Amino acid sequence: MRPSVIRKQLTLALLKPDICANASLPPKVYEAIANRSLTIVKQRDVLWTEAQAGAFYAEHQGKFFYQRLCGYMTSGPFQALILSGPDAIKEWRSLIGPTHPVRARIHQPTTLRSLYGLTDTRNSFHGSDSVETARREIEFFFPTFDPEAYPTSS
Ligand code: 3AN
Repeated sequence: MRPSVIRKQLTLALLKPDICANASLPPKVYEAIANRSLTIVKQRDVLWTEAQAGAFYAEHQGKFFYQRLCGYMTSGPFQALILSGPDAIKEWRSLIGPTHPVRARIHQPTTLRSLYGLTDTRNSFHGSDSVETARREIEFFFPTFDPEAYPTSS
C-alpha cells in the first residue's frame, strides 16, 4: 500500500514584544506550537526601527491604531518564526485566536491571545492570513530563505 502523503504549508508567526519581555512565556508558546504538530523551521530575534514597522504594517497606515501599533512593535525585541505543518496558516491562526484578547477570552478561552494578550493593540501574536501573505511575510523577515527548497510533503 502507498504511504499517504502529508502536505505541509509554511506560515510566518510573530511573538510580539510583550511575550518576549517575559522569559518564561516563549517556551510555553513553543510547547503549544509543538502540540499542534507545527514545526519551527526558522527563528530570529528582531528589533525594529519605526521605518521597518511602517513597511510591515503599510496596509494599516491611516487607521486609528496605526501609531499605537508601530509604537508597540518598536518597544522591544520580538521573535519571528517560520512554522511548517499541515494547514499551518489556519492552525497557527486558530491557536492564537481572535485579534482582540477580550473577545478571545469570551469566545475562545484556550487560545494564546486569550491567555497572554493584553489589549487590542498589544495582542502578543501575529500570523499570516493567506498563502500569498505568508510568502510575502516570510520573505520580509527571512530574505535568504527559499520556500521552494523546503520539503512540503512527508
Ligand atoms: P491580525 O493580527 O489578527 O491578523 P490585523 O492584521 O487586522 O489582525 O491587525 C494587525 C494588528 O493591528 C493586530 N495584530 C493588532 O495589534 C492591531 N490592531 C488591529 N485592530 C486593532 C484595533 N481595533 N485596535 C487596536 N489595534 C488593532
